[in-house]
Amino acid sequence: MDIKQADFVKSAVNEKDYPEALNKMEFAFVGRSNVGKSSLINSLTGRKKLAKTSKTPGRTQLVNFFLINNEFNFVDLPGYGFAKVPMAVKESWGKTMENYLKSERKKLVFVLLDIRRVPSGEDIEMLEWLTHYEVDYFIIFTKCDKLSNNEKFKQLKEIKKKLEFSNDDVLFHSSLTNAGKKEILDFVGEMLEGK
Ligand SMILES: Nc1nc2c(ncn2[C@@H]2O[C@H](COP(=O)(O)OP(=O)(O)OP(=O)(O)O)[C@@H](O)[C@H]2O)c(=O)[nH]1
Ligand SMILES: [Mg+2]
Repeated sequence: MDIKQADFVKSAVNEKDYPEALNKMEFAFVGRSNVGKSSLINSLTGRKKLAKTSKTPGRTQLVNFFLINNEFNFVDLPGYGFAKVPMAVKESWGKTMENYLKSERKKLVFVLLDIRRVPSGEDIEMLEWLTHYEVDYFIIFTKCDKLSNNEKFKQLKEIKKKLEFSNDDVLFHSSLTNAGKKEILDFVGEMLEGK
């Protein structure tokens, strides 16, 4: 599928402030701080500055809604696992993220994992949490430009010691080269068609 239109709608902390759902499907992006959630939204929409990105973890602190093709939403969420913030702030970002994930909106969650890292305890907890609450999710490995094919192959073996998956059931992406963008957009298209 092609993205022809992408507009920022609003930011919110609590569900009462989310935009009206109107039965729209939503694709939400979760993962560690700095894993590349906001960059992925920019890559998919072809808009470099739609979602705010930063070298410093903790850039996205609210739930940000983007309306795509006037048809569905992308939702950018705060990250988890960033050590250098006070506990109270961490809890508030966590709560903001959890509010969204627990909401009854018609959503599919993309869990982003940095291809260079073995998933952290928090990554595993996130996946278990989603399974427990029966939230549909799909894994996207980010920053694939940082590894050669050979390194990627080796790294996937390491990751599989922590996490069970088949390479055909996950997506790979680079916001630098846009590799994998088409596959993700086609996947989104299929989900919208209800396949
Ligand atoms: N090389 C490379 N760098 C990337 C890629 N994706 C993101 N980055 C860089 O990683 C940093 C973090 O990216 P963000 O998109 O802001 O990450 P985020 O997950 O939204 O982070 P928070 O909002 O803090 O949770 C930025 O410096 C990006 O330029 C990628 O695919 N390749
Ligand atoms: Mg972000």
